[in-house]
Amino acid sequence: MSVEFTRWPADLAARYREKGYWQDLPLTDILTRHANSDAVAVIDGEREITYRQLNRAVDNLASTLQRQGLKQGETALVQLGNIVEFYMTLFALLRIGVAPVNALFSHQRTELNAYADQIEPSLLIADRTHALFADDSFLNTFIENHPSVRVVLLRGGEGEHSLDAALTQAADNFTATPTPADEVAFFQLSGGSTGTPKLIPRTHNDYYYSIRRSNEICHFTPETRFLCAIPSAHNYVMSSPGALGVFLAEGTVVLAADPSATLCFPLIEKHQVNVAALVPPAVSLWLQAIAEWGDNASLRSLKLLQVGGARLSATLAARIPAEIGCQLQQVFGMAEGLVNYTRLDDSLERIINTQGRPMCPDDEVWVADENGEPLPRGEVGRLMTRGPYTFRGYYKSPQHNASAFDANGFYSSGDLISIDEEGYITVQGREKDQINRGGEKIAAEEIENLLLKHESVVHAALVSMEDDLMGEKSCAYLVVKEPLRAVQVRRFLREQGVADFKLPDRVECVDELPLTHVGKVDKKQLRQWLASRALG
Ligand code: J2J
Repeated sequence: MSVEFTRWPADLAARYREKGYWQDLPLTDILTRHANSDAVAVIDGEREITYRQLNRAVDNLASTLQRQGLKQGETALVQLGNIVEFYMTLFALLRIGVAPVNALFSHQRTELNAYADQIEPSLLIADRTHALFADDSFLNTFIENHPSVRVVLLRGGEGEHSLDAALTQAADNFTATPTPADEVAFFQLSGGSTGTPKLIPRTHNDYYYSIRRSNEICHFTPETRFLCAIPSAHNYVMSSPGALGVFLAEGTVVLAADPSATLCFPLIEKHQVNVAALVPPAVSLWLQAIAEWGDNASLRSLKLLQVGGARLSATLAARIPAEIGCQLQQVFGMAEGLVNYTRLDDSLERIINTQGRPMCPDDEVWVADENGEPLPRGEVGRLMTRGPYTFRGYYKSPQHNASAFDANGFYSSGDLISIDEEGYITVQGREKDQINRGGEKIAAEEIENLLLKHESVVHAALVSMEDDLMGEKSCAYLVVKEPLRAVQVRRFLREQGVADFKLPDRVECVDELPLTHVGKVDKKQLRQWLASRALG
């Protein structure tokens, strides 16, 4: 049994194997190759876990799950934060061929239900410290609504439901049963632009390649000490090169619950961190902290700062080498696949002003006009791509896939870019109906649908507004029967059970929404209203 997904056409698959991108190894190889190493793999608070210990915990959990009847081809919904158990669980599931969706810790009822509806998981792994799982009320409803769930493990849970016990119970007679390398290993989360959050099937072959190649570009080695302060489930810190890159290189991951300077600076100093991955707003906060504290001494060990997930302004970029005292690398990636990096030996000018170039020689990237025709080099248009680690279709979404891909299998990411003579990309804007709130993506339609459930709301449109710190924040334009205040709207959405970062930062009640000539809500006009108000 295996998870269904859209495969690469045979000629491309053959090419990717021939070129050595696909090596037909399971992702579990990243860990088992270091199973006897006493190097520290993860630092999580006071805990320092070696590769040997990590590997043992993974075997223990995999063995327990296997005994409970979980089999290759099944799926799991996992929600764990930035803790070592996240990686233990990931590898354990990969080892028995169960494909997880790793929900973000900020996700709530709506998101978890939406993912579970799509994958019909056999297994749920969650955390008692998450408000949703503090008691059993949501859990019971969730199980009732998702009869496919046979096994539940909770961090901080008790008895047969204890994840902690499953990680320490000695494995006996365990045989790994990962899915074949060209099948689905797990699902990534799409930033999305549609009503229901979409899932991205990732195979062992494609994901392993993206990690291996990222390590080459970013020079990850056993000496790498990487700060992971972005949600561990996010594709960026999983694979660009992220924690999995660190594990492949036999380096050390230092976990942080959030990217605040008060938390991260002492961790960097204490554990001599030399690489960190951030989103642009966190960079601003770090620079602010350095200015306030009067020096950057605690960051002395830091050699490389990766910044990605959202647009980094050239002004902010230029301050990184000057004020943090380390090298900057811009990362423009997506959970769907394609990742672009500025290279470590690029000129400072390039590193500051571009979002890098594709990591693989066989990444095919071009720029399309509104009709899907290629534009001349340098012009701004839609990013189109396919390659050895770019997916070929969202999970069970034929309708959406029909518009997200062209006839030749090129994925349209919804980004507006230009490509220069040397192949370097600059992100110029976005076409997809999404708000990028400091790297956290909000699908406008998802929130609009929830807003429309409010009895007073007749029409709703969520649009981005510029923000100095976050880059973008969200504003909900509402046509209402009764006046609504922002706090009421946010409370209503929170009651619907949606991640906090998706709550509108601002709410505007209007008599009507402007329409385009084809009768769709004119969001461009709304954004202009916002911009002119900000000025006034
Ligand atoms: C502008 N926009 C960017 C950048 C992503 C590495 C790094 C990031 C992600 C990620 C990732 C940007 N400048 N440097 O998966 O492996 C916006 C684009 C893109 C979308 C993807 C990785 N870096 N973006 O952010 O799936 O709009 O992945 O299409 O969350 O973020 O979002 P996501």
